[in-house]
Amino acid sequence: MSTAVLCMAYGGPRSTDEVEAYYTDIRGGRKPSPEALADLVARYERIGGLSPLPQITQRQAAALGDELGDGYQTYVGMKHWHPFVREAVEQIAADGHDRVIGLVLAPHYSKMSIGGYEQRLRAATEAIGATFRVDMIPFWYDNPGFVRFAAENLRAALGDWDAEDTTTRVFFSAHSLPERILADGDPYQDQLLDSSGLIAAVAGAPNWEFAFQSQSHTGEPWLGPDVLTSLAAFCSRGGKRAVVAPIGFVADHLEVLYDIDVECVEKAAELGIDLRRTASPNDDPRFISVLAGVVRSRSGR
Ligand code: FEC
Repeated sequence: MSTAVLCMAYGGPRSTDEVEAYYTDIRGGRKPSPEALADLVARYERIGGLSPLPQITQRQAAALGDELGDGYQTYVGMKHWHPFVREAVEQIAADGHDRVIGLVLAPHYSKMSIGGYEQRLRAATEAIGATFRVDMIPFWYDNPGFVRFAAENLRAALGDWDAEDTTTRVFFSAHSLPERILADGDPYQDQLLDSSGLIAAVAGAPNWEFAFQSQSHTGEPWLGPDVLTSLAAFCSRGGKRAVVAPIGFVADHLEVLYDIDVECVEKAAELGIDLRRTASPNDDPRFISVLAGVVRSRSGR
């Protein structure tokens, strides 16, 4: 029996020419305004031209394949750009696998995040009449190996700072989503709070809070508080040192390299507080081994 592991991530443009079409895909087929497009291009320029996300996803999938070894083959399928999830599904079918494990490279479930990847995977499978079995991993934030890994990362970022000192605080963060998800009973916010508590407990970091980041301006309310507002409130209470731990992301990309490393860093400088960020897991061998454990527990071998 041969198992395909489909590693799914957001995707990103491979050249500046592709930014508009990529942004249109994110917006469900509606073209962005020239101002919104220029703003996105400027953010990419600020982080060095383009996002490293597509290459990092490829490296994560390749390393996971090596770690899993015989009987597994890894593939990459992206939500918003090539190789799209459907392109990966076609390749998996052509390669003759009889089972697909769907792994989203984001630890927490929302209908709008992991649910969206699953929907793409199942729709593509149905569209080509593939007969392989699909086993989706619905979330994996509570995998004990991941909690330990994220806690180690947090300890490393805290470094010489005393985590017990109330003027030092950890801000766990994740991508915001429209508030309306709560009305549907979406578990996203609860999972993020649970995840933060688990990691903080293992890291021995009692002073923490959770904040959202990366809201889009879509004309409807998004989940808050925003991390920039939370940093300002901490400063006004006498806070001096902050660690941002973006636990909803597992790679360096725009939402980390711009929203934290530019926006939060500028905000911290304005507020006069010291700010550090936890390192992104990327293809750190300890993280790849966590992912292998997540896949093996779903695959049953
Ligand atoms: O580095 C890169 O090029 C890609 C960075 C990137 C990641 C990412 C992750 C998530 N998003 C999620 C939801 C939404 C919703 C909208 C939305 C909009 C954008 C825009 C850009 C973008 N997202 Fe994203 N997201 C990334 C990039 N995202 C660019 C559009 C411009 C902007 O607002 O900045 C709103 C769509 C709409 O307008 O209708 C909703 C979620 C995640 C985390 C899970 C995952 O990684 O898949 C949820 C990385």
